[in-house]
Amino acid sequence: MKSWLMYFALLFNLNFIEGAFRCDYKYSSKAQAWFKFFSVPANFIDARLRCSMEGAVLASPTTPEILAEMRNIMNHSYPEYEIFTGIHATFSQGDYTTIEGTPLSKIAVTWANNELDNKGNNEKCITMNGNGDLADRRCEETRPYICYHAESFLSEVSQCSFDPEYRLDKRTNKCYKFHTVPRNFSRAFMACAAEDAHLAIINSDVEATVLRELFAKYPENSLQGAIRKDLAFIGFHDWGELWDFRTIHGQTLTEAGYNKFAPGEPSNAAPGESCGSIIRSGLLNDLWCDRPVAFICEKSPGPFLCHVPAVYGQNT
Ligand SMILES: *[C@@H]1O[C@H](CO)[C@@H](O)[C@H](O)[C@H]1NC(C)=O
Ligand SMILES: *[C@@H]1O[C@H](CO)[C@@H](O)[C@H](O)[C@H]1NC(C)=O
Ligand SMILES: [Ca+2]
Ligand SMILES: [Ca+2]
Ligand SMILES: [Ca+2]
Repeated sequence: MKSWLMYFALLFNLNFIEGAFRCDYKYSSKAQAWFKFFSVPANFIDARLRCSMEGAVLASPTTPEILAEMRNIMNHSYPEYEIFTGIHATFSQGDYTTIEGTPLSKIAVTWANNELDNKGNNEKCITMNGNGDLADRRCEETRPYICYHAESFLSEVSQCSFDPEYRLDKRTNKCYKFHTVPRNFSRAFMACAAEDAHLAIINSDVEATVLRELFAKYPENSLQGAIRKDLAFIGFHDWGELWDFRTIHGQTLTEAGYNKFAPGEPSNAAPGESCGSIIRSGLLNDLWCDRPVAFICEKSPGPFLCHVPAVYGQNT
């Protein structure tokens, strides 16, 4: 199957890449998958979202090989912690599945003492300790976690990212992605970070034009939801000091190279606008941080793919 796919990939000159993923993930040949440990504890919702935004899933010990690798990671990092797995029953009481949908009943597991007990009728998320024993815990607790990506083909890789939506613009030699799923500023920042990018920072009039043209590709009727469709979050903020707008990398807008607000902006409209946005015209506006809108991420082009270390081609 794989060679058949590769044949067609070559035939049609598609960029199918086998056995490669992001370089911040580590490959396990036994589990045939990529793993990344997150030591900063997060609740289940944030852990799931972070893995998903990284093109991975919150790891569950679905096979002995994956279980062994997860324990291995924990032993090297935080053996005393219980981490979140992707096994949860947040949709329906008692119906535990992995993120990918494998029912708990189809996974060979061992339970910690007196688990699974659904204490207080409030434990819908499954954790794992260093011995590989599972327990049900409150999803709102914060815990370390592991993201997982099964070995697979990546298709249509761009010069910028394994995410083909990142496109290089030669005028600035930067890559951009317009996110149509509206998020608040904090979540927008997170989405860009998960893509090894950052909320776009305008460093010149040319870059403002690049973003204005990118925005124009997403007319108002292409954006979903009851949101402002005339603007999108980008990477500046008042950092808690009203009116003192700086990029998310700390420069004043003038230092960064572009400081053109729309007429009447910044307005700091009640109850206070601390977050930066770009209007379709290419001019700047301050905006409420907590109201979701579209947003634009930016990153530098360059190497971003890591390949499976000498697994294929061994002994050949
Ligand atoms: C993790 O550490 C424990 C205790 O040191 C050890 O018994 C266990 O075999 C280790 N597991 C792995 C997968 O390395
Ligand atoms: C951003 O959105 C997330 C998810 O809806 C929410 O949990 C968080 O509190 C919001 N943050 C702010 C600052 O509004
Ligand atoms: Ca429990
Ligand atoms: Ca820039
Ligand atoms: Ca404003």
